[in-house]
Amino acid sequence: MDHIAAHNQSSKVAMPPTKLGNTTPNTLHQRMSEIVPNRLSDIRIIRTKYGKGNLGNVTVDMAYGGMRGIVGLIWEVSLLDPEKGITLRTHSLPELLPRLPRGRRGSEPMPEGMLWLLLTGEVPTKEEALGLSAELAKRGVVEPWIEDVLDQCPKTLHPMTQLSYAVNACQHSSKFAKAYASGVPKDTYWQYYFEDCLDLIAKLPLIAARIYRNVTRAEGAPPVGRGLSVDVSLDWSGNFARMMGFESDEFDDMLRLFLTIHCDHEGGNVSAHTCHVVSSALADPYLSFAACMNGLAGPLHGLANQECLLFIVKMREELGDNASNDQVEAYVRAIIKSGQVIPGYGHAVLRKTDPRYTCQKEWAEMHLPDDPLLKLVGQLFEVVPRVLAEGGKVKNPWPNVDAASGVLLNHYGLKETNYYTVLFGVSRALGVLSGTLWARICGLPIERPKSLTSEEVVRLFGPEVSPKM
Ligand code: CMX
Repeated sequence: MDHIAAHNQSSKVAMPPTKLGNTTPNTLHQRMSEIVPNRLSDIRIIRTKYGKGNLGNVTVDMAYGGMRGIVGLIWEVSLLDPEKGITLRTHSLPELLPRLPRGRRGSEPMPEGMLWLLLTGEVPTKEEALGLSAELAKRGVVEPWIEDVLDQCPKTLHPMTQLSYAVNACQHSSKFAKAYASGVPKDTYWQYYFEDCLDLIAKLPLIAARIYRNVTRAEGAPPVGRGLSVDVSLDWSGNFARMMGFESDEFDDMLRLFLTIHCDHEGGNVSAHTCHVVSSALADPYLSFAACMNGLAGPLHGLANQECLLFIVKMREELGDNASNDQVEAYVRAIIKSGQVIPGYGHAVLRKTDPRYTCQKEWAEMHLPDDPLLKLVGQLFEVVPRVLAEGGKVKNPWPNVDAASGVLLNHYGLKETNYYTVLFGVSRALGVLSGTLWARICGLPIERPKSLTSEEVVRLFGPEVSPKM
């Protein structure tokens, strides 16, 4: 198979130089500037040698079936294995988490380390991650009129809609859009795109925290107004937690873990692919990421974390705290019979338990072993895969990333389920903006797959099997 050969051979092309005896920590931009030319040269070699390699056949069913199994994208920063789960720049999650640097406080990895890894392919030193943290804190300002716009949103406007709205508004300060309009050379696009990506990632905690404050404020209370700002002595996640109003070290650590592990899941999922396709028209990172958030807000994708906790809470209300597995099973069967999905279970690519579920479940077992909702998460794990596997219709009966996250958030007092996808979105910025930035670095063209009508399918494969059209 050509593509496997290409994969094996690609490990032999020159990779970015490793850092030797460097005492001054790199900034992310310095390191990117060193890596980019080498990587572009690698890609030129890969395309010259393997450009004609065949990545597989496309059937009519695949075209009707959500393009499952069609390989048609390059996404440099992560790869999903159906059995093993996500690898981020070739590192599996269980292997990577202990290696990512910790900050000045807390015991979980700083998401800044993950961002550095996704962009450069290298696990940063603690100093590099802290430097990036400080840089993000400096960039974490939002134009006051955007804060006012958010303050004017009705409390009832879904937090994901508010997020998308605010990110679109931030496009006002896009450096890439201005540079493009001024006619800068194509090979410098990525530099402006990089600036926008870092600015946007830096602004997200402030935007998202303001949304949280506004949707959770007491009835009749005024919106946040002025007064939320980033503390340069805190890390990205710590700032986010503090601005939302959470003060405990354990919450901070839980949030660091959440923001680190939700960052990316290769390029074909709805949120990443949306960001990729919108950006391929050279829409700037703000417009691309706002579109990405609209996709994440769908219940079959990111909104499933909201749906999942609602499902568990409702089940607890109906079954109480001492439900048997038989009762849980009857409840699950009734939900499926009514035509609804079991949120937090199933996946379009994964075929085993999601390692992101496992790591959150392990964290919960260590930190909140007596939480009654955690007990139900465990019971669902014992019941749901067996029930979903019956009949062979569901291709993956195992839990995904959303099956345990809500229980963690709820335990620490973040009980507003309609906010959960915003947290997912803030984390996803790290992955989708990294992947999309690399698409711009590589100069990938505007995306334009070919579509067909059903009449055209019949014309291609008929007429002996043609239905009446
Ligand atoms: N509960 C009940 N039925 C399910 C199911 C679940 N958790 N997962 C899949 N199915 C059903 C599908 O609805 C589909 O039924 P129909 O043929 O009647 O339409 C059938 O099984 C086959 O689906 P599939 O090929 O196994 O799964 P898809 O690739 O089409 O869909 C996903 C994947 C995630 C949308 C689906 O498993 C699902 O709806 N899960 C619940 C929602 C969820 O947890 N989403 C979050 C996923 C993670 C993420 O992207 O963020």
